[in-house]
Amino acid sequence: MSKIVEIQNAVETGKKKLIRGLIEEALAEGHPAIDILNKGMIAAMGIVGDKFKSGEVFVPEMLIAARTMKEEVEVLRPLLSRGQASASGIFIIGTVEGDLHDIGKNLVAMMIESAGFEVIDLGVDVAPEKFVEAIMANPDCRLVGLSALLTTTMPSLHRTIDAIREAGLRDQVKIMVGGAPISQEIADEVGADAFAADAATAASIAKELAAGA
Ligand code: B1M
Repeated sequence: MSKIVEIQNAVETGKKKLIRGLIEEALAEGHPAIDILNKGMIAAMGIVGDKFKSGEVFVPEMLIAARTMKEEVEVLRPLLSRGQASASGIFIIGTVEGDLHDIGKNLVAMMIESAGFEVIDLGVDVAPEKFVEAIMANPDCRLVGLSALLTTTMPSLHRTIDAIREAGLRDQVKIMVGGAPISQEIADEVGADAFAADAATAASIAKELAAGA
């Protein structure tokens, strides 16, 4: 069994004690950190999601896998985010109201930070007015990121963008949206400026938006 598959299994089943060693062995074998993340850890979350959907596992198992991934991704952090200490600007990010999923949002924050942005992470279940307050408190902020993982929380994207518009701040910031159920079509529908399908793309789009801001 390849080390990547072993990492995938260990995340899926929450084997925290094993995983650190497996990551180190995979790195020593020459697997790039980004492959360990995408093909090992993120793929494991996809498998857990499919099993949840088919009724093979339940919320506690999803939670165990999520906690394992959250903790162990820290081992890869220094290898993934080589901070450039440049000043690309402020990026405010959060998971929208009603949604508690934060693994993807945290990865996006990490990659954006490594692209030279100062990241202000508002956390999960962030109400529209909290985004508005954060933008007002940071008048130099030009970029805002909204993450949503549930089809039921997609309307929160709309509400958040509306609240930013109603506060008179829409022209000040570019808004990027993302998360598993989001597509370019939905981004257009909710009035976002950009959509990114993954964390690496989010970082490069953030740089493009900042350059055009
Ligand atoms: Co939940 N959950 N969950 N869950 N969960 C999903 C999303 C689900 C698809 C599982 C399934 O049924 N197959 C399903 C949603 C179905 C739907 O809406 N159509 C679901 C459900 C139903 C639920 C509950 C309702 C379950 C329940 O209680 N009955 C509940 C809702 C709670 C709530 O939010 N109010 C719930 C709860 C949970 C846990 C708390 C147990 C846990 C989250 C823990 C945590 O995040 N701290 C959890 C988990 C772990 C998942 C799955 C298994 C994995 C999510 C994940 O972390 N993926 C998920 C199944 C799946 O996604 N296949 C599932 C890995 C992560 C790296 O990917 O988040 O997609 P992702 O992020 C990517 C991209 O999307 C993108 O970049 C990231 C990195 O590449 N991206 C952005 C994300 N945000 C971005 C922002 C950007 C740009 C790109 O710009 C700003």
